[in-house]
Amino acid sequence: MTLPTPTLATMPLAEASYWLPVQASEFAPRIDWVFYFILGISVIFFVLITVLMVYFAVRYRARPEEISKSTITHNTKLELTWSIIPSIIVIIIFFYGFIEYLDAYTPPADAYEVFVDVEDESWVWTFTYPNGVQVTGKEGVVFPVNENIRLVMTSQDYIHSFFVPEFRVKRDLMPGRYTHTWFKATRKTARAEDDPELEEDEYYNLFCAEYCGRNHSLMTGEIKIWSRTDFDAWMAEQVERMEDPDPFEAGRRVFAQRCAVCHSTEDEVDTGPGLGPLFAEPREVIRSEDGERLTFDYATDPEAFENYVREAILEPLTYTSVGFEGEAGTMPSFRGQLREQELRSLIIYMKSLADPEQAMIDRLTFLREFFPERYESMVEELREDPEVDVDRLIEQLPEPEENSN
Ligand code: HEC
Ligand SMILES: [Cu+2]
Repeated sequence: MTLPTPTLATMPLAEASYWLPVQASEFAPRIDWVFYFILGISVIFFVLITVLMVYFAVRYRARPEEISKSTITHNTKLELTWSIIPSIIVIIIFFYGFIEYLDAYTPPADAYEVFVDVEDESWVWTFTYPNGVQVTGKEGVVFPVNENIRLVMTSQDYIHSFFVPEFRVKRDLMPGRYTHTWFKATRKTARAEDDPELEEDEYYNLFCAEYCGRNHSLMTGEIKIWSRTDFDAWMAEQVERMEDPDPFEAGRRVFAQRCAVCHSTEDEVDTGPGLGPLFAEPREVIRSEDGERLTFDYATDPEAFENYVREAILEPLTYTSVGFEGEAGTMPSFRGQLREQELRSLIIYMKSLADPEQAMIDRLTFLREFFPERYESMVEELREDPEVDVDRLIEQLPEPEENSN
């Protein structure tokens, strides 16, 4: 049900107003109208009551020459007026608020459904699309403009609250049950790809509006609203990323997208150290906690080394590479930005940089076992590369394991 709302209130605000941010969803103007309506009534009564109070205090102040008379005990007309008028106003406020509330919490049947979850103690928003694609809030979540989006939300640990001010949407996530909310975004956010002036995509902020513990303030996300075409292209990319079963390829792609701006895959120093020989030689680092110098060596303690690399990616401030003391803090934390699987792929890929030949052997072994067709096409491809002696590589592959079950 839609109630008539004054035209002024339904006019989209071009930009953010003094009180509220940009209206970026279909019901934002209506929610704002309720807000301004209640604000207006409050202001009128505040002024009326204050002015009358001051006026009466002055007008009827006690004067020495006057003797006080008995107070008036009853005035039916006046009492009815001050009961009925406010009641009507309160009923109108309730009515508008209730109708808008129902609208905001009743998703349309044709909505595109996305699942929102916060994993145990992760303080990371995870969005799962109907096709299984998963994206975290920090990576940037994309929705198509002018389409109904319904969110089915739950949490594994505490109560959180999904809050996008521009959409005027706020709804709690609770462990052990699903809550729903929906929106229809009406304003696109600009893409860096389309606009050379932008360094990164524009987005609406996603906040957690429920104090939920240690990392509550870090629980943010980026909501991007794109045209259907751009959304589809983005989704196709995500599907490809999800379906790529080859960890070398997946790792190479993540590296190119997220790390290559600062790290070379060889031994050259860029903003950060060259990561080509990362696994091939001992790494000297300074532990920030106590300034101690430590050396990690994959050859002698692979487990400690892998954990060091993991830490270097997720919490770059924990260690600083010797020679890069001035650059501590330059590398952003990738916590919540990379999924476990991507992190794994990255490590497998970076390992392969240290010994490309061994990496090729590992990769062929992997493909031969799990993706025979891809193995064949890879061998074909390599045959065309004059620098690779494929037969010698194939000779070095381990004997295929007998599948006994
Ligand atoms: C904005 C630039 C930047 C980006 C992006 C970046 N790094 Fe770094 N990285 C650095 C700098 C600077 C250092 C050296 C200072 C330090 O150790 O904190 C470093 C250090 C490292 C180290 C420790 C190297 C050593 O010598 O032991 C690893 C491992 C690493 N980065 C991996 C990555 C990976 C993987 C990614 C992508 C997911 C990445 N970095 C993205 C700048 C960056
Ligand atoms: Cu939270």
